[in-house]
Amino acid sequence: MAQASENLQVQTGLMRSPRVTYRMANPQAPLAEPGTLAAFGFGSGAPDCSDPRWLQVALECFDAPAPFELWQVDGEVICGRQDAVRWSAGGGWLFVAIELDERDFDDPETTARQAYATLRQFMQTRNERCVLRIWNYISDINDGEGDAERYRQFCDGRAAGLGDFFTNGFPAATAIGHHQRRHLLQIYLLASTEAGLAIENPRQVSAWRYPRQYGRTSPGFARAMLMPARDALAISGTAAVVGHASAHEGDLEAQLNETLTNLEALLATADMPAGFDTHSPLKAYVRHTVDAPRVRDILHQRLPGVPVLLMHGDVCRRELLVEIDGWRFV
Ligand code: 3EB
Repeated sequence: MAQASENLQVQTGLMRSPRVTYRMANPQAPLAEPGTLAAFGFGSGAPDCSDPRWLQVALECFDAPAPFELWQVDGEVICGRQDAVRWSAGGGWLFVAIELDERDFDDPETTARQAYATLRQFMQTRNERCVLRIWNYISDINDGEGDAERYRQFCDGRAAGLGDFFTNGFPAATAIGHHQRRHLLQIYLLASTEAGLAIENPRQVSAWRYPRQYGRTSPGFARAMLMPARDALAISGTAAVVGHASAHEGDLEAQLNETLTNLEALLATADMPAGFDTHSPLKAYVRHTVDAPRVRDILHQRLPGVPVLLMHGDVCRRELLVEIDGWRFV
């Protein structure tokens, strides 16, 4: 495994992807190791830490005790803060996070516009300009009707703040509703000096081509992103969407099965080995707390040995009960 990825590095001359793992115990020890780009705690019980590489993700984890997530790269890591932005960089990789309080702005759209404009400005100061993967966590994501829905306002603001930043292609992304700190918009990203390869799902209409019924502004994201060295696939939030329509309304198990079919389609399209393994950290975002045990059971059965964090999160379409994202490493 190590041998294979070293060979790959030599062949392509590109840096190895960050290792993404879930760990128990204390994030302090890994944060002290060289090469730690970022570490994430989940929910209100996550420890507080002033290190710019530490992010307390606003999603509660149904697993107790909740693990934390670690990103590790080859090379020395430096980090810093700049107003609402905190960042770290090393080995050609960049982690950036921004947290805004919606009460400082007029509405969710303005908040998202400000967040993305700030991220864009920050990226212009860096060599790691290729944004490969973005996570967005928004409170009360499905509140509001029609085009006034908070998620749709977020999509409008995101596009306005980005301007032409992603004209060469969208990164992979996740956008999920959190239930933790009411007015918090939390966004973090992984960027690199080298471009990745965006992957679309042949079973799904590309999100940026969604028809008008889903909002004024189509969500700008790719279904997955193959990392520069082709040694890992970053998978966007994936749900029971077929074509552009939500499938299996009201049927949790059928939605989960459709989601797994979509994940397999992405692996196949990216020429990745089929299936997930012990080195494929995934997250399942579950809308209703009562559904968590069933999601856990089904995923234990369907993805044996795969590390899946079960998170309490709302998918951006109300009828969707579950969504999965994560990583496939070769
Ligand atoms: C979907 O397939 C589900 O707005 O960035 C998934 C991943 C979804 C990312 C985003 C939205 C986003 O359309 C929703």
